[in-house]
Amino acid sequence: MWPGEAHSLKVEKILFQGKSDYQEILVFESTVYGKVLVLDGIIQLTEADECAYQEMIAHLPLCSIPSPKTVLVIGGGDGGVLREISRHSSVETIDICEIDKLVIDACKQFFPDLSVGFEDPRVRLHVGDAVEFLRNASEGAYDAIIVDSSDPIGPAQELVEKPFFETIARALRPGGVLCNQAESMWLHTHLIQDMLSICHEVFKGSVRYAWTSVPTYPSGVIGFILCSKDGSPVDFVNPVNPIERIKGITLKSKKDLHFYNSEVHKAAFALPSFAKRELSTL
Ligand code: AAT
Repeated sequence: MWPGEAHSLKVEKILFQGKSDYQEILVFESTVYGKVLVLDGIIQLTEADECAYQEMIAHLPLCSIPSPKTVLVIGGGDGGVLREISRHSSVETIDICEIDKLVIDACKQFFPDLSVGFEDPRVRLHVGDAVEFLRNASEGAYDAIIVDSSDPIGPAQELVEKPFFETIARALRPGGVLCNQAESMWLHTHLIQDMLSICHEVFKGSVRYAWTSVPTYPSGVIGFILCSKDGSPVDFVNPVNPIERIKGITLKSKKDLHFYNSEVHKAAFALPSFAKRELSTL
């Protein structure tokens, strides 16, 4: 996905290498970013900067609606997004659909600060393909759906296609919101444009692009598409459910927020001029 460029991290020690039915999994200790999870050669997270991604992908949607109760996570087998959702005391159930049990097992062994998210009693784990899971989900079941999926090659290919977004829209209640991993504005403008135009067609409510800085992702940034269902516009920029007012449930070994706050939330929607022009379906 990134011809002509490479980003290197020094490997101190390889901790785990395995092959599942879906992908190759590697965990290594790096020199400066702590432990690193790699799937099919692509960095999924490092201990040093995972906070910027997990906190943003969880709190951008959950702080944009009052009292979210039912949440679905797609992908996210490391547990980091669950850890962040668990800060929200209004939430009653957290379904997670991850395709690869080996990712979950490896993260439980090597990334306890992320997999702690699975210890929340509100979590219900479904190991399987998200496409299938959403096809069978009840209509209007969720207040928020968070798609924390890998890049659209391999098992996540179908997760950027229109039929998948249609099943998401069906599974959201009126007023519910989607937050979808949406790649780098420096590298994947066309993919983002395609995803935005599908989202406009399917959701017909509010559709916005936000971004954050993650040093170990290609180009150092990653974005998110936020959507609400038709007839239920959501002001994504100004959080109605600010994190500073939430009294969270304390999970064992859960740390304070490291990246996200309401000011960062608002700033995430400010786009550089080139991105404003190119993502013109906004
Ligand atoms: N929390 C940050 C890490 C990820 S992991 C993405 C997860 O999505 C992986 O565990 C992968 O197994 C899972 N996944 C991929 N396809 C599917 C599918 N069809 N159904 C369910 N789960 C799936 C994301 C990092 C983003 C990196 C961007 N470059």
